[in-house]
Amino acid sequence: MRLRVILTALLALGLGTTASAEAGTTASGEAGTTASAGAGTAGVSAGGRPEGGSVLALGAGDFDFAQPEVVASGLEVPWGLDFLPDGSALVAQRDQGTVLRIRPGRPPAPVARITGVVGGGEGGLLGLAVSPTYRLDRWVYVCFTTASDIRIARFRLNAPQYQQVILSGLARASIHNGGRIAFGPDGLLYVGVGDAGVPANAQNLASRNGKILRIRPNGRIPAGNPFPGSPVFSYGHRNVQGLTWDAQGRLFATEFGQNTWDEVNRIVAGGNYGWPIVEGPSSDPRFRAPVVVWPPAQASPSGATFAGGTLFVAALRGARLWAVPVSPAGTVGTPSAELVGAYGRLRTVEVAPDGSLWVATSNRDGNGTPRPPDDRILRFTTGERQPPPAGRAGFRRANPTRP
Ligand SMILES: [Ca+2]
Repeated sequence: MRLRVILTALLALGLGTTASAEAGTTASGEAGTTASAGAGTAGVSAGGRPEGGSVLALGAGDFDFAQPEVVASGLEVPWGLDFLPDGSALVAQRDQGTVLRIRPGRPPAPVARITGVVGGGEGGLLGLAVSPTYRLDRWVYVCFTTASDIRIARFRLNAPQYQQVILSGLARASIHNGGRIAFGPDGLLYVGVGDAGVPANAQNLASRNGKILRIRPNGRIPAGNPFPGSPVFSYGHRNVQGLTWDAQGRLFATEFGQNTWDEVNRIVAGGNYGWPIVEGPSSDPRFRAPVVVWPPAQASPSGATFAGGTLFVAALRGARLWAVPVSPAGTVGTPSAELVGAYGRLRTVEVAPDGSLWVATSNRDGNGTPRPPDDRILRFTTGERQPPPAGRAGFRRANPTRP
């Protein structure tokens, strides 16, 4: 931990990427071939070394990336992943529309098939979130595409055939559906919704596409939302597939760029993040600039999670796990890359209740090169015995704000 803090301090020097070596590649969204390791953008301390074993590998959130435990294999495009209070995981399989329960050392167990899932392209069964008050209400939430829209439904494991739709009617498309859902420290459900291939949706506050939405667990609109009567929390987004909060309760979101810049944004209520007027950095005062940018070949970022002061981002086309130091004051340091090319496309990263880091591959999503036993879910621990961190999301927090 001390090592990580020191490294974080050394790395906290501002934006990491400056070059645009990959500009001009046609990397639209999730697609694209897997990038080779160490693509060589100035300012990014990416790749170029064997995964794991280095000082930095243990520095990034203290996880030992040289020691993976395969907790599930033979899956088909695992997407949403969250944990039950007993430490087992629920995983959504995108194309099959099924939810599996994963316990290390046991085969994955099917627990639900979601009604109405129609996949194709980047659609299917996407995000999954366990209620933050699960012990009281037992709800599991899923986000998916149907033949006609994007929906969120909730169900209980003891009656999985009963699925209550709490949000529907969002435009779907073969690309840019977003689909990540996550409960915030405020107990409300946040939803990353893509522009559905219609960029103008993102600046249109009457559209729920190209947005991060915030709704109550029953689907209703919270009284405190920035635009009264609207589920819109922030706008000007292209395709958000990662949502996570740091220990201070700040929301960070990942976003696929079109050709030039993928983004990590620090999300504030009512903020306009620029798409499609700007992609990546901008000094336009109308828009909030990203805190991290990457060329799509190095990222194409989907899932994200905080472990301590490190924001981990699962990269699809970049085939790596980005580790972004974020100080308690919110200063974003230089990202470093883990697992570069080691497991192919990475879709999802989450912290388990025991503090371990779970990473899901996405090599069978139509854009990858599957190798047996893909797709896999990998688990990484610190390698040293530490007491489990406090808090449901597994990160250490000085002032718990989340049950
Ligand atoms: Ca932006």
